Parts: sequence; structure tokens; C-alpha cells
Amino acid sequence: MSTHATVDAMPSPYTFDPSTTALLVIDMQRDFLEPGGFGETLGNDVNQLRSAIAPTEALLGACRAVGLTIIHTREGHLPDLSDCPPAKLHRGAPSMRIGDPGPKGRILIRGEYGHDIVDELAPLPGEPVIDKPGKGAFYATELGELLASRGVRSLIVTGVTTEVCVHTTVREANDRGYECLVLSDCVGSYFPEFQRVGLQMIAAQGGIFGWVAKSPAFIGALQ
Ligand code: TIU
Repeated sequence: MSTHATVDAMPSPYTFDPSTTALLVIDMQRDFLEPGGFGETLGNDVNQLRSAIAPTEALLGACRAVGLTIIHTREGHLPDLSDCPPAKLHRGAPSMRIGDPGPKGRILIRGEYGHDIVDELAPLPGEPVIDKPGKGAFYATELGELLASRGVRSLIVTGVTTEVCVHTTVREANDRGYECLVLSDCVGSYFPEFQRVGLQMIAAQGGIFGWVAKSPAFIGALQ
């Protein structure tokens, strides 16, 4: 028997069954959230993202307490860059390119210190970590198969950055039939304007990509 819960959300209440719901924590990596990583090489102020850490830590605690499926993702590339298209490697004028040696290891390379998730949000044993070469978490990863194997239909989406990897993943998930709820205090952008508008774009037009709520509302619905 399934038990449904409802969250006060935009543009309408979000109803989910915890047994077919997964929390997706996107790319909360040192490379995006700490100085000396990929985000900073692109010219960004990494402090803009750090407000998402504490609410996500609380959210993880609540989800772990009720046994909700939790999946983490990391953006990054193989050491030989064979999975990094030239279009991504050569785009823009970063201070360091993907694969260059930085203070936290090679920029955005799997296995390096900077590529891993920040200490506060470290995955627990048994929580899948999806390594992805693109912005979307479904592209060239095992995420789709993993969700299907667990019967997941609803995704609670958090992480960074709101308008890049969160948006791309929500759009991918929406086209695959998932019901996505984005938690506004657990996502972050380097650009306050993009944070605001990026969230509006999810819930506009009657929820064209999904729903938006604050994490305390979701945590309340879990209990
Ligand atoms: N640059 C930027 O805003 N984001 C990324 O490159 N990756 C993610 O969002 N994870």
C-alpha cells in the first residue's frame, strides 16, 4: 500500500509517494563551492552557492531518517579527458581549463580532491554517486536505469547551479516522465538574478517543468 504526502509548492501542491521518490543532490562539489575550483576559474564568486549547504545538510538528515532514496551526482571527466568534448574544453576564457592542475587537484577530474562532494554533504555508504560528464544527470550516465530499477517516479531536486546543471537535469527528467520538485533554498546560482528567474521558469505555465518549494515544507511533509 502506498502512502502519499503533499507539499505546499508553486504553482500547486506537490503530491508524492515516498516509496517511489528519490532525493537528487546535484554537483555539490568543492570544484563549484570552494575557491580554486572549476566555478572560480570561470570567473564566479563561489560564496554565492554556499547558502545551499546548511539547508541541504538538514534535508539529507531528514531523508536519511525516513529511508528515502538519496542519489548524489558529480560533474567531471576521466583523467585522459576522453569524455570531455572539445566544445566544453575550449569554451570561454577560464583562468584554468578542465584538467589543468589547480590548488585542489586537476580541475573537474574524477578522483581529484576538488571533484569530490563537500564534507558537510558527503554521501553515506550505500548512497549512489552518479559521475556525469555533462550538465544533465541523465546524459551518458546510469541514472535512468538506476531510477527505473528502484521504481522511482518523483524526484526532489537540489544542488548547483540552478540554471545550469539543476535546470538541465530537471528538463531531462521532465521529458522522461518524472515529477520534479525543486527545493529553492537547496539550490544555488552564481547569479542572484538567474536563481530567481531560474526557479520561476520551473513553475511557470502551470508547472511546465515541475514544482518549487522550500525544504522545510518538504521535510514537514515527510514526517
Ligand atoms: N558553470 C555553472 O554554473 N555550472 C556548471 O558548470 N556546472 C553545474 O552547474 N554543476
